[in-house]
Amino acid sequence: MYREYPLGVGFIGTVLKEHGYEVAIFDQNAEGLDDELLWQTVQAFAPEVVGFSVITPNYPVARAQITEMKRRYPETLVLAGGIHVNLFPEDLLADGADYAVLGEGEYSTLELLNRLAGGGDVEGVHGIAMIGLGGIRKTSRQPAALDLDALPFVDRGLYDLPKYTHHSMVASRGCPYRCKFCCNYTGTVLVKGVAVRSHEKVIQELQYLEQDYGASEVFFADDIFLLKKSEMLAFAKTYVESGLRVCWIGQMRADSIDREVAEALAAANCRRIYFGVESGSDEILARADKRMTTSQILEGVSCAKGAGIRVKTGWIYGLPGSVAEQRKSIEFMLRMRPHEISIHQLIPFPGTPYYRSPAEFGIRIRDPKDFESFCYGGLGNNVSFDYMSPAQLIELLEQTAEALEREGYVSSDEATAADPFIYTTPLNLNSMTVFRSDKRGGPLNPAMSSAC
Ligand code: B12
Ligand code: SF4
Repeated sequence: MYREYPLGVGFIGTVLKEHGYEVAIFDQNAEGLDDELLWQTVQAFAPEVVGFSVITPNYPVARAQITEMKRRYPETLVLAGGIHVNLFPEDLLADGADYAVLGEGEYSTLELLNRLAGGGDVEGVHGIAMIGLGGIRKTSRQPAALDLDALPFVDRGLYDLPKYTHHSMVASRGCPYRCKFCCNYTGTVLVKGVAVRSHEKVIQELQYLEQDYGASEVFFADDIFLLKKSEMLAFAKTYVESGLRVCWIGQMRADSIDREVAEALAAANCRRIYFGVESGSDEILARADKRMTTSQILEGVSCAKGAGIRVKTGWIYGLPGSVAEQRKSIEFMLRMRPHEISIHQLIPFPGTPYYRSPAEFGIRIRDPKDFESFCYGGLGNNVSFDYMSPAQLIELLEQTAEALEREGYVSSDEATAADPFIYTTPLNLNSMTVFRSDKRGGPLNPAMSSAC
């Protein structure tokens, strides 16, 4: 139901455009699965440089496209960036990328292109990896996070806006927590720390979106919107004084909200909040290092709901813990009754302790480089859990769906944004299917298809 434009490539495109480069963005999440449109776009635009933005779930697609790009256009320079590239730069270089860009890409990319255009040495460019005579060579990373206030606003003219459900922006980059299931931006893209923008700049960008683009809704793609209670209160005050009308959506931790904050955010036109709840078991939450208890979560959610804010919640089935503990999520959902429930199955993504040392958590990964199995949510073949079989997971998902439907929740297969109570699980058609192999004509993961 929601579709957002990709901000990372937007930032890079904006900086390049400001420095005289001609830029186009192709977003396959919005354009659909048919690669033909990609090749037509490349043919028509005839770029000298192509950059791929890669996170683990889209790596199998990116890998194939990079190889094909080099086959069709051997002279075109290929760059790769994004969180997956920071974890496995050597793989992207082996796939055919000329340079892997590490860290925040705005100025590394600009500097790299300027130097290449001028025939200069790329050694002094921060955060790039390339194949040299003796194997992979990396230059030194940017020493600190970028000053986000000094960056230009993303040029929304780079996107095909009608393809997206709302606008998006960031107020911060990074996160100080260390939940074990999360591939944290801090430590992968950012070497360390969290970068936060000033309220004034955030308000100015909202004004720009409202006035220049007629935005009525903006999604903040931050890991945690503004991080602290004091920051949120100050932002809400500035927002109210600004006379803005645009509504917005934020992703937050439930323990960062109390009644005062929730009411201030509601007065500042916060329409929806996404909370990562993950589980209804305190034991599972503690083991995952979530640093929040179920009672804190319940309190935060009820403050947001009480202030009239629509609440979307994310849950993970399959975090380390017994099936009996996992089942506690059903009762917790019904008690909490958030407007939207989005259930995912645990995927031990690279960049997390579950990927680095799975055995410690009862997780088995047969081939850590079989990323297809990480992307399409199949369990049992490559990734399995000692504490929960695929059949048990599916049974739990079905029991959850039944319980939620009994209580008036509508499945995402049928729901519209107007439905008050919506849920989705990995068994729903619209969940994680963007790049599913069944849609590409190949077989579904057998572990899922035989059991479904
Ligand atoms: C917003 C968001 C979404 C939105 C995406 C909207 C969109 N179209 O972009 C939605 C909700 C749809 C989404 C979905 C999913 N997401 Co998501 N998402 C995020 C989030 C919170 C912010 C992304 C963002 O805008 N960052 C800000 C920009 C500025 O940073 P950036 O994209 O990294 O770009 C910078 C650099 O990486 C680099 N760079 C990036 N691309 C390129 C390309 C080139 C050529 C160069 C040179 C440089 C470069 O330069 C950029 C500017 O500095 C991130 C966490 C995070 N903090 O990044 C998770 C995150 C990317 N998501 C993640 C996951 C797992 C998913 C899902 C699989 C969830 C699920 N189970 O369904 C799906 C997959 C969707 C798909 N099919 O691709 C993981 C990925 C983990 C991994 N190892 O790859 C992350 C990291 C969350 C986490 N901490 O675990 N997501
Ligand atoms: S799940 Fe959220 S709070 Fe936890 S480390 Fe990731 S971004 Fe931070």
